[in-house]
Amino acid sequence: MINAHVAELREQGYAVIRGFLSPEEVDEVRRATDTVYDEGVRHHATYRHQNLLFEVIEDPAIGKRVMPQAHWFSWINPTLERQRRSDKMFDVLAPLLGPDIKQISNQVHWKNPGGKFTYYRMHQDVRFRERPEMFANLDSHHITAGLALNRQGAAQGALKVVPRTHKRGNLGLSEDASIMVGNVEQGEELRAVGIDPAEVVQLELEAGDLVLWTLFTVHGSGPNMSSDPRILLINSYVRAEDSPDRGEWAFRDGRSVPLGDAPEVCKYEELHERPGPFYLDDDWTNESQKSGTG
Ligand SMILES: O=C(O)CCC(=O)C(=O)O
Ligand SMILES: [Fe+2]
Repeated sequence: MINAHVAELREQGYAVIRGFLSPEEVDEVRRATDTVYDEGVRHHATYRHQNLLFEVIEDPAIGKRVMPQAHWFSWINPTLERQRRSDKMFDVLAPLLGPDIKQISNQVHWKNPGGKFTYYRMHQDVRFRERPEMFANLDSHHITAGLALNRQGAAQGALKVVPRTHKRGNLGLSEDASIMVGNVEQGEELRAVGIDPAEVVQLELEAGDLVLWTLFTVHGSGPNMSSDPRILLINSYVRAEDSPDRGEWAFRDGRSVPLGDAPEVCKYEELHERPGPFYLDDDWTNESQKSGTG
């Protein structure tokens, strides 16, 4: 029972662990992400300092400044820094990745009610490993864990997955499109790679549920059409031996490892050349360009 997610992930390419966090634990994490949101959205535009990123845009549909994503807030928030390397997380990851685990992404995705840019095209996260040659075993020892911080289903734009696509290699979905755009019909694009749109599974998650997926699992999410926010905390992990030069330690020899004095390159390849802090004033909402996750 305890390791049912291992078989499920291997067979289906995704797994949902219900009640991963208790309601009290969810509250604590949710309050921490609220703090990050409040701090991030005070910036007038997208802000980067080393791996910390606040993506700040003006959402034309709701007429206000919003923050659809923040990255590596563990550098500024102790609760979230502990959460990324919690004992519970280790228990989930160790049967999949072993005792030595690094972390590549640390993100929250917020979908504001009525927001225009709350749609993630169907894709495989392997496209966001900008330098795939830095990693080994991309198809096996890389896991992303998404923690629902509020109840989220179809109306809120919760995650959608296509079972068993993790065994199909790189399908090139959404490769030359932007990932995050207004609502787009992708039926044709899916059919072209042999996916029947009817195979898409809409996940329904309660606060505290954890969903796992791989770098090759086809997934995406629809717009938030509800009056609630939709909040997903995403951490991605890799077996340490498969990532000698990328990522922050999360667990070493089974022990939880806090962030060190200096950041490691995770997904921001210019970390050392351009650590910041700086603002990115070129607003991708103009071209619907969007850098992704996983
Ligand atoms: O927030 C979402 O719904 C999309 C998440 C996603 O695709 C990812 O984190 O890889
Ligand atoms: Fe993704």
